[in-house]
Amino acid sequence: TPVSIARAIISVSDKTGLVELGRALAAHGVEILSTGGSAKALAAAGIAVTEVSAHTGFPEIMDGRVKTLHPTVHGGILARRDEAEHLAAMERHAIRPIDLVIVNLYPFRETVARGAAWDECVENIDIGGPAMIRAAAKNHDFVAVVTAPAQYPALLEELSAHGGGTTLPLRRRLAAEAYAHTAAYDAAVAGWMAAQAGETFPATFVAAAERRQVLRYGENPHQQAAFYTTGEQRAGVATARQVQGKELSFNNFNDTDAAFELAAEFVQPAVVIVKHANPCGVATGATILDAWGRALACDPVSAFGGIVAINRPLDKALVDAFGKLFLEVIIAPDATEEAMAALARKANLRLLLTGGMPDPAAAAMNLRSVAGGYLLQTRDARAIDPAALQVVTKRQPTPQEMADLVFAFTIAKHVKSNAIVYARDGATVGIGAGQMSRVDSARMAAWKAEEAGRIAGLTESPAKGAVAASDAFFPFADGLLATAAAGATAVIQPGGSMRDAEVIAAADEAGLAMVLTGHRHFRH
Ligand code: 93A
Repeated sequence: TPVSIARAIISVSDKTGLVELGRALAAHGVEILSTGGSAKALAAAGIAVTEVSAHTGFPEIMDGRVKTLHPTVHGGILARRDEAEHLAAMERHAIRPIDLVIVNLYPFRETVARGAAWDECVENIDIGGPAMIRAAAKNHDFVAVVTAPAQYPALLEELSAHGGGTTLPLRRRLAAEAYAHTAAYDAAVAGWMAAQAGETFPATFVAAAERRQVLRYGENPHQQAAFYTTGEQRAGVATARQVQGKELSFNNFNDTDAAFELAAEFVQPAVVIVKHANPCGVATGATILDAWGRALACDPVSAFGGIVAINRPLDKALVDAFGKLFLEVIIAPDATEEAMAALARKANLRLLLTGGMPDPAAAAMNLRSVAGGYLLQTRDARAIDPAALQVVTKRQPTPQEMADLVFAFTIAKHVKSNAIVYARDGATVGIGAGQMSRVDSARMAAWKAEEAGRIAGLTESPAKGAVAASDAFFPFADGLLATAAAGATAVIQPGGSMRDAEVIAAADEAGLAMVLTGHRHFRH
C-alpha cells in the first residue's frame, strides 16, 4: 500500500520547477517545511510553508552551514514508522515524521567550473543536503527522496496515481538514484581537492559520472551497456544536441567521439570519416564540400556506414553531396536550417550538433579497464611543435610536403597503432591502422591507396608523390622502405630508434626527405 505524505522538506539550490512542485504538494494536503531561500520562493508564490527553523525551534546559524542538521529534522526522516521504540522517541522529543525529502545540492561543480576562488568552492560543498538525502534513502521503506527537478514529474504522477502516496518500487528506485547522486557529488569534491593539491592521480580513484542513458546493447548485442557523463563541458558526444535520427549505439558514441576529436585538430575546414574508431578518410579544404570529396576518395568503400565529423556548420551543399551514401552519424558544431531540412529525409541518420569545437590541447583524463582495475592517463593533448621539427635527410621537404607531413602526423595520432598515413594536398590517400607490424601498416596503407586509385580510374597509385607519417619510430629501415616503395617522397616520424642512423641513411638512399617530431602518438 502506498505511503501517504503528511510532511515534506524542501531545500533546493536549483529552484527550477519549485513553485509548481510546491503547489502540487499543497494540493495533496502536504505540510511543507523549507529552508531560507526555498521557503522565500514558495511563500512569494503564495504557498503555505513552515521555515525549518520554526519547525526545529533552532535558527539557521553560521551563514547557513547549519540549517537542517538538527535531530528534529533527521529524526523525522530516519524514524521507522513500524518500530515502537522509534515512535516513542518521536513522541518523547516532539519529532514529527517527514515523509518526503526534496533536496538538490549546492552547485559545487558549477562553482568550480566558473573558476571561483578556493573559499567559494569550499563554501559550496553541501553538508546538510547530502545528510538529508542519505537519511531519506536509507529509510526508503517510509520516505521518498528527490534530488533533481527532472524527477519531479515522476513524483507528481505517482502522487496523483496513488492518492497522494508513494509506492515502495518508486521509493527504492529514488533511493538508489539518491546514493549515486551523493556519491558522484563527493567524487567531484574529492577530484577537485586532489587536483588543487597537485595530485593528478589520487590514492583512490573515484569517477564522478552519472548515467545519461541505458543503451540498447554494448559493442555486441549480447553485451549490456550504458553511457555515463562527467559533466565536463567539452564540446562533443556528451554535450551535443541530437537533432534527428535513431538512438546512438555504444559503437556510435565511440566512433563519433573519435571522429569529432580528430576534426577538432584542424583550423581549416575539415572532414573526417570514421569506421571502427579509425579514420578512413580525412581532408581539409577551402570549404567542407571540397574537403568531403577528397576525404571520401581516400576509401569510398569503407565510408559506407561511416561516421562523418566536420569542424564547420553543416550546409546544404554537403548534405546534397552525401547523396545516397549510407552514413550512421554526422557530428558538426552547427547546421543551417536548409541543411537540416534536407537531411530530415534520411530519418534514421543521426545528426549531432555540438555548438562548438573542443580544444585539442585541453587537459583531461583517459580511462580504460583491465581485469581487476583501471588504467588512467592524461589524454594525448600533444601537437606538433613546428620549432621542434628536425629535417634529418639531405633532401629538404618542399613547403607543400611539409604542410602535408604535419597534416598526416596529426591524423596518425588518431589512428590505432601501428599507424601509417599517406597524404597529399591536405587529404589522406591511404591509411594503415592497427597492424602488429609497422611494415604491414605501411603496406596496408599503400594497398588501400592503390585500391582507391583503381576505383577512381587512376593509372597510378595516389600514394605516388604523397607523404607518409608514422605514429612511432621505425625500428628498422624496412617500414620506411615500404613507404618509399609505395611512392612516398617525404616521411615524418618521431625518431629515437636505436637504428635512427640506419633509417636516415636508407631515406637518403631512396631520395626521401625525412622529418623527426621528437614525440610519438601510440593509440591502442
Ligand atoms: O550549508 S549546508 O551544508 N548546511 C545545512 O544544514 C543545509 N541544509 C540544507 N547546506 C544545507 N542545505 C542546502 O541548502 C540544500 O542542499 C540546498 O542546496 C540549499 C538550499 O538552501 P536555500 O533553501 O536557503 O536556498
